[in-house]
Amino acid sequence: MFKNLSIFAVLFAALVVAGCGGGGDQAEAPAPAQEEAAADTAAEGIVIEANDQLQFSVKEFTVAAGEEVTVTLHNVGTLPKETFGHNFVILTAGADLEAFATEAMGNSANEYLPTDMSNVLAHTALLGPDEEDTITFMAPTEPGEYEFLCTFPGHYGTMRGVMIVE
Ligand SMILES: [Cu+2]
Repeated sequence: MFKNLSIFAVLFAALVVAGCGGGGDQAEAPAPAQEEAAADTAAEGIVIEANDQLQFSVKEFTVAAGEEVTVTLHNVGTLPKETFGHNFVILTAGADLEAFATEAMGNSANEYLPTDMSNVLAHTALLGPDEEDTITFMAPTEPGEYEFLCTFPGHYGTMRGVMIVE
């Protein structure tokens, strides 16, 4: 009688363990939803915020050579466009950023873009508080570093960064 009880206990324990194992497999189900979220993020492109503290929220980003690039600049500052506007201007390889900025800041009539645009790969409009602009352009086919800046007078010292093409 005592011996039979022991066998029953062992069988019962085995059943409980098997039951728990089966339940554990179901926890891995939601994986496909995560892949979808990653694809959506890539489709939105690069989002950069510009603020009253003379900062871009993104100072470096990487794209593939020859691919279509989408950049959205959002001015999250509160200061007026006339005295504290922001833009995003990306330059061609090897362009002299300081010389470009010096020439651009003198051209207020053209939203601080120079007359000679040969060194400009792409640019947004000059933005006031809570304005945003989205631009789409083709990344150069030549791998390297391409500098970007805000050309509003006095901003390029801190409002600058690099797009890496690889
Ligand atoms: Cu600026």
